[in-house]
Amino acid sequence: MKLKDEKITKAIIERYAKKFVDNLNQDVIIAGAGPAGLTTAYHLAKEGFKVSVFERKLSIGGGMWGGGMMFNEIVVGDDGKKMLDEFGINTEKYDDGYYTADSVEAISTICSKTVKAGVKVFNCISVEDVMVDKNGVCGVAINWSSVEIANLHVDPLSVRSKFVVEATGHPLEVLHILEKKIDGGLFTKTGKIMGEKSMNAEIGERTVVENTKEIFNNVYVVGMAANAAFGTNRMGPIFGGMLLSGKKLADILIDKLGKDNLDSKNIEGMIKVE
Ligand code: 48H
Repeated sequence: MKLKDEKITKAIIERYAKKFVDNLNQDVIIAGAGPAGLTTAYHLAKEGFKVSVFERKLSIGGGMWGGGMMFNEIVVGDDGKKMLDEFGINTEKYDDGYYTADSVEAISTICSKTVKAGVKVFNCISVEDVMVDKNGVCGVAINWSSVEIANLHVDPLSVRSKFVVEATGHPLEVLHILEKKIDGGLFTKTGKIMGEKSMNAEIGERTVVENTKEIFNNVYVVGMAANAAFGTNRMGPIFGGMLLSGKKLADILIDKLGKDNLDSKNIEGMIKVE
């Protein structure tokens, strides 16, 4: 059979356009495809919710590929091991309460299971702003990462969702946008981003789960971003907390999506909507 080059082009553009158009109105949009965002997406999609993940980079998986300092092994505790078991990832006991896993096996499996669960992953796209209405955040503004990197003056497109998840890890990109554009209204002690504290695995692993919660109307923070937002410690290359944080957020959102989610807090004056 003779292959027609233009048919290949047409197939790619039509299929991508359909995928994009079919996913303009989501239950949940997740900014950042690291282990925390992907775990949230996976558990939501398994329950049948419409979820998109936007990832700036070409490949998804965030910071898990490199283990610790590029030694491609990760460590998890007892609860983290259960999360890896659920994904079918092999672990090896190192000592009581310490398990290791090959980081490449771990994150490639999470990526694969997430996509196969029905999550729409859009790589090479950055979240550059949020979309707002009188109830709070109601979606994101996105652009090609290449536009962002080349600093081209090109306006974004927008995608609507009931909830937006800040899963961009250490840089907290969505929250920095929100902090700039609303007047001191984040749900932290100071109303502002509190900033990540130095390394302490014990504290960091505990607080990353505690800090997984709503941080502005319809915006939830997960993974490393949660500790950076609420001012607690980083934890180094122990990844159980990322997965537990993702699972906790999925449970919160599953509960919310089952209810009327218009019970937003009073945010009058923080957001300017004509
Ligand atoms: C689209 C974006 C944008 C944007 C960034 O860094 P991640 O792996 O984040 P987590 O929270 O899933 O996992 C954190 C973990 O990898 C880690 O760094 C740990 C445990 N550190 C401990 C320590 O002590 O250092 O993934 C975030 C993803 C990345 O892939 C970014 O490219 C992406 O988000 N991203 N995607 N739009 N504006 N900003």
